[in-house]
Amino acid sequence: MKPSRWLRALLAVMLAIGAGVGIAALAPASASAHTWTGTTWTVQVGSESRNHLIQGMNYGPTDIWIDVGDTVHWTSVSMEPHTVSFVDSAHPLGDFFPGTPSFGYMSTRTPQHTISAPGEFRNSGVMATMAIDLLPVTFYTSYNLKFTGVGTYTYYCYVHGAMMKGTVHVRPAGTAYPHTQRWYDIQAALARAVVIADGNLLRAQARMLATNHHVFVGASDNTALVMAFTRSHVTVHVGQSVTFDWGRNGFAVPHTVTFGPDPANPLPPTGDPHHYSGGTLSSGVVVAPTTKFKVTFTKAGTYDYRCLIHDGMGMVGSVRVIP
Ligand SMILES: [Cu+2]
Repeated sequence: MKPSRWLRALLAVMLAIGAGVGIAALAPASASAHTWTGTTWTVQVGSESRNHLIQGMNYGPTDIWIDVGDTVHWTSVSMEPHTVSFVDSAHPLGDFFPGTPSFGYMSTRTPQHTISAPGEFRNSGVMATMAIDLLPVTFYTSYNLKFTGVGTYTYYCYVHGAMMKGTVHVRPAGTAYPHTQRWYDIQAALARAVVIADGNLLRAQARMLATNHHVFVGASDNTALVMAFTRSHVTVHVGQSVTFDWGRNGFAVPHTVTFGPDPANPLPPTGDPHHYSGGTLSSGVVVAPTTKFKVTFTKAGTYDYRCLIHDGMGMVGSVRVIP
């Protein structure tokens, strides 16, 4: 565990808090002078570390107070996909996975630009700063919705379920705003700092348990997703094995362990993990935290591998096999 990383995480939190206090002191008490309608407010979707390895399941801010006639502009700030989804009983949260019957409505943007009452179904479709090749959907970077009725509107992310929740509080036109956009931006920065600190903790915990023969495939809890193999570079002898273990994930997060050229079909397992000496070998897309994928290496060499879903975020590793 590198203490410098911890110091940086702590520093990020302290800086964000410091900035909040400083700006609160400088800024007017509120933006209550605003009485017109039609203001557009920005909410960030997701959050991530600069190197993309830590991904957050949060909206920034989670709660926003606006007036009737205002618009919320959601903007994606992470490679990890999320949705902004005002669900109803016909479109519930569920397994977000190609092939599940609900995948269609979860990944499809609704055409309406307005919403007039809580309980109406609206969906952004899949939002991310970068498309994931394996996900056969349209990727969006932003979503706008104008709120035309008073109420408390709760929304969720279809990808991450009930653990990723946001609320839009819509009050009568002309109601004084309790917070400025600047204040909401600070809430988002604070949430991001918490996600990164939590992700670094998950990484440190996995690092303590990992060995040359036991590598963890990602790690996650209700706040952060770690898109990394831990340890990502290991050394074993010819004839020995490495067990790739999904067990540091607190819930089902899809990953693959894939050596060699891309398999023709990424979903099922490919190749023989009992005797690996090069070429394509893949666990297939695996979601269950109980999964283990044990690979026995029969020939010296250095074998690079990756997660087919998250390699764009830096989820790659290597196994060096020595005589
Ligand atoms: Cu992955």
